[in-house]
Amino acid sequence: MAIGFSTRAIHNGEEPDFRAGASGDVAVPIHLSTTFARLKAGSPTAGYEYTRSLNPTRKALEEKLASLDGAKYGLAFSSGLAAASTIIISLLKAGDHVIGFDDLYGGTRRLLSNVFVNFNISVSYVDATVPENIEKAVKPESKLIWIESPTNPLLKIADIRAIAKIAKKHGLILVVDNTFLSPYFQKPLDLGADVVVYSTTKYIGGHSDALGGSVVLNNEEYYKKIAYNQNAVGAVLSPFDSYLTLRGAKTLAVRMEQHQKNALALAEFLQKSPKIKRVLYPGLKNHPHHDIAASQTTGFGGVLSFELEGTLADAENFLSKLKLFSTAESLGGVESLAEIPAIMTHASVPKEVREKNGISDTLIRISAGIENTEDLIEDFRKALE
Ligand code: P1T
Repeated sequence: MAIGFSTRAIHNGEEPDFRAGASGDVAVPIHLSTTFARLKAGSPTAGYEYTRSLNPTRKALEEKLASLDGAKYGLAFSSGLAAASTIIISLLKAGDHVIGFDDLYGGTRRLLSNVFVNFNISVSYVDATVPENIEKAVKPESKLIWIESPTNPLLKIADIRAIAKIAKKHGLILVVDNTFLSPYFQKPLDLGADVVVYSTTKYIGGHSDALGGSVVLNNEEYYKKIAYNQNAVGAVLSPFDSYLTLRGAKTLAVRMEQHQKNALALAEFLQKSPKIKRVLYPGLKNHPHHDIAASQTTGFGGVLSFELEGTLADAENFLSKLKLFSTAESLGGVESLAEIPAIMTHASVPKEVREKNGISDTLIRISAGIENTEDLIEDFRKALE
């Protein structure tokens, strides 16, 4: 029988070491050493040479992360954007074209549109909720498709299986940023994705205390290229942050269940309020892509967005009234957060693009933490009054 998700989250990568001289730690130690001594110059000790190339704490995390997605390979980076950059550097070259979802984390869009464009990598953004839009955007120089599902911050859903078929048909690499659902709720490799990327800063780390990113995949050729550049470029996760991420990942399943419970309760509560224009949460039956989401995930996650009636000032005022939700960027930690994408996480997206896509000034994004549900609802009830 296959080992369950939480069992893997707790044990994989952290099997106690019983070899002579080892201490049998049940939690992998933080190996801070940047270099590893050898008895003989030509023989690295247990494969370790230098921490940028490989570190025992990071290796434990990489094994755990691969196991959570049921992947062959896992790699850990210093941030989600470092992971994204290393994928692009490894799999693309000047002249290549990327097709991106028109709703992506603002930093990912900035990376593609403002950084890699300088290296002659072009990008077209399409509404990937309609898979045919991706097919229509394919050019002879297209090489890669980059999607999130659900997207940040509009919680749009892409039919990953359908897009994987299009990718295969045209020989394109499908990258899925699975940060919002984590491998607990969605496993894009099983749906046909080639490469899965995470900001482990979010749910996998889970405690808003360790920045990090990861890549998991089964394709050996892509793995070798990305692993080569993990060392060659050097945006690796530190031993301490690897430890924190290992620690966080162990409780991913129980946290995700409570995040989801709180997000659904808030979404249902907000839907009833006349002060709210619209609520975006794929777990709501009236979400336009609820059925597709349900067909490819085992849950809908802990992030929701909603649009308030009024102005930016009203949205700012509303956030200042919340007591349990810190007004802050990021998501996926145990504590609840709220933010205004237009002036925070997506401020780097040009205003006309934001407006065209539906990121209005009164759109508020919530990362539901794992506090008691009733307390979060009560906080919202008071703030809305
Ligand atoms: O922040 P970093 O670890 O570099 O990860 C970037 C990133 C990548 N992908 C998604 C879907 C993300 O949401 C992020 C980071 N997002 C935020 C900081 C935010 O508040 O949306």
